[in-house]
Amino acid sequence: MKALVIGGAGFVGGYLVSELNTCGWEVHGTALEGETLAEGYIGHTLNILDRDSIRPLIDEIMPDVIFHLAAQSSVSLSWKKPQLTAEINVIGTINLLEALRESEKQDIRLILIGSGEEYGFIRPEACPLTEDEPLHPGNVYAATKACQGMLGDIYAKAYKMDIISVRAFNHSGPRQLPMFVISDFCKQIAEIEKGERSPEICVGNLSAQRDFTDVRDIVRAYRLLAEKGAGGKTYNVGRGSAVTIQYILDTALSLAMLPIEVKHDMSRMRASDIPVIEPDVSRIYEDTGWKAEISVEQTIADTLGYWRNELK
Ligand code: A2R
Repeated sequence: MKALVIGGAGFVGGYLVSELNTCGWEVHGTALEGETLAEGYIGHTLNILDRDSIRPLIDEIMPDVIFHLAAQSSVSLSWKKPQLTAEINVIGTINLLEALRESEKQDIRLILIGSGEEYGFIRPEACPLTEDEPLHPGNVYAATKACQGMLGDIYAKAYKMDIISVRAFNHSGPRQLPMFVISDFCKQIAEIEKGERSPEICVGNLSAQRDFTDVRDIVRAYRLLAEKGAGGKTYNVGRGSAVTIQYILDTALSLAMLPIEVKHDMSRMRASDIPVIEPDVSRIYEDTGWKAEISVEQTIADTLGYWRNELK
């Protein structure tokens, strides 16, 4: 099988290439000018806003599957730069869909990577959330990802294209940027252990419950969806079992090499934090046999190990 990973230089792209290589795939990846792709990719430069350059690349590579990871993926940046977020996540996706529609190879499967954020302001009793739950996005990023999924549906129906949309819930692991909670806590602990900061960890809302999956499980789900998923469908990808942020904190602190105090930082509290977000993941299990295998505790231990090594 031959894959083209658009946006391959990001956090998930670095893991997806290993997963696909291990399973014998030929993997092409695109990066923006100046970005570096992980080992294992056959590299190409592409900005999805340059719409005329997408189709020639697809026609040159003739992939069996395209994984669309390219995005402005930060919720907080989406508030500060809504136009840029919409341009990359919505117009960029349209550029890709149009290029694919016109490409010479007509049987390419497209995997659009969306987000659990699309469900937005949910009622706690709606959990676990099935893919049929109405979407009420609560931020600009989430709205653009919901739009991406809708565009995928429209193109799949109107042009009989083979498109799968994914709603991926929180994922984490080594190398993730520290704006995400597991990576943030682990980085702070590693800095404290190294004596770079006082023994106090800054935290936000600890009572929220979120569904965490290891990025290595997530990319295995993406591969299995490419191989066995049903075209035209949307799939939740997550563990299906939420834990509190307090539990993440306690687990991370239990691995620390010295006692650390917890300091509540108001700037880390979100005004409209939703109490519980947990997906129903039976659809992906039924269609592909996938379920998360790596424990949250393992993800935290590996991420802490990564930061200890980075700060050496
Ligand atoms: O923003 P940068 O410089 O980190 O580059 C990102 C890249 N990207 C683009 N690629 C092509 N054309 C563009 N106009 C463009 N703008 C940004 O897409 C980055 O290298 C990649 C996305 O990777 P991350 O931001 O690290 O996201 P991650 O965690 O790998 O998530 C993959 C997908 C995204 O669609 C998320 O929204 C979703 O999973 O959760």
